[in-house]
Amino acid sequence: MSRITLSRFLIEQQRSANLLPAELRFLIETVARACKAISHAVNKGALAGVLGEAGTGNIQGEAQKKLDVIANDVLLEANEWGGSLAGMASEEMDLPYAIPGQYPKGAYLLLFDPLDGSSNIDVNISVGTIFSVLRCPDGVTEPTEADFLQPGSRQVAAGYTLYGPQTMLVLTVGNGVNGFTLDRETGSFVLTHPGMQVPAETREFAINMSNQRHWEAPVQRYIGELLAGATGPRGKDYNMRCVGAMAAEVHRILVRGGVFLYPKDGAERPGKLRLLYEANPMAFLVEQAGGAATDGRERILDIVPTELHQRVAVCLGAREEVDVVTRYHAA
Ligand code: AHM
Ligand code: MG
Repeated sequence: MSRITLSRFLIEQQRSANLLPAELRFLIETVARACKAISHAVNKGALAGVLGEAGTGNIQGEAQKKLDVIANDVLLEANEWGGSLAGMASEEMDLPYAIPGQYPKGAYLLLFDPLDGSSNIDVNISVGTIFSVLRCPDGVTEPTEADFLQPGSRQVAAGYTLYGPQTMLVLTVGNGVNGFTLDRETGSFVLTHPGMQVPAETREFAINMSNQRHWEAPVQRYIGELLAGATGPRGKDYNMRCVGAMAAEVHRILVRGGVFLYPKDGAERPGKLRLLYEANPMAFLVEQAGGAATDGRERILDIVPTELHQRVAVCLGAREEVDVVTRYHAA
């Protein structure tokens, strides 16, 4: 059987499901092409002098790595001229990026975390790119921050590219979740993981345990019960895995199940992850694969953003586990 490349998959989606306007298909292909370039830079590492700090900081006060800056530039340059976007927003930029005046504008907004898990770069552990696509509000050609503040339920596409032992692009256009592996010999993303599903049950969780003292009571209770194992209230032993890159945590969950939490750091401080660049696209993917995603209290995709760089608590993955966490918050 001939291989289904990302291009062919998108064209077939466009024909059959009528989900994919040509402009959106072009946009997704452009993001995929940018991710190939990022993948090459990540792979070369020290050979290309791309490891280490950039010497700059982002809006969140986080030190930027060289590859954070490179990945951001690659995504901007690839996407600014094609005519499908009205604007872009990035975790690494204070303000939305306006499409330069010499290029035509399109109907969509692209939001991204150019290099997720950047503390993994210098130690040769997986990192990723996460992206989300919204429709630009009707009649708006010069989008401002307010135009990006749409709930995640309005996303028309979302995905991530994981730069791990293989480079994989995992995508939803609201019609299930499909995974594509980069074939370096042909330069194509090839459909290798059709119809990815999150099993309802699991015995595996991911959380940064070093923050335990900051967690609120419902999360303390939930993780305590998992750690209690087979003789505890959950009646089974749980394994723990934590990579430190959300793209890798979500990928593991889409492939073999599990639950991932990045809870609030105490009652006053939101979680670390960003709603628009990380939580929303991942929640869309996980729901499309049959899983669930909440901030402990409400469905992530229902949250109406108030700020571009808003942070949010995240609990996503196996429906059964997310339901327990959400129930404990309501108790
Ligand atoms: P980044 O986008 O700046 O790399 O930060 C997000 C990452 C997530 O991928 C990951 O889940 C989390 O930060 C890990 O943070 P911590 O080291 O606090 O556990
Ligand atoms: Mg990130």
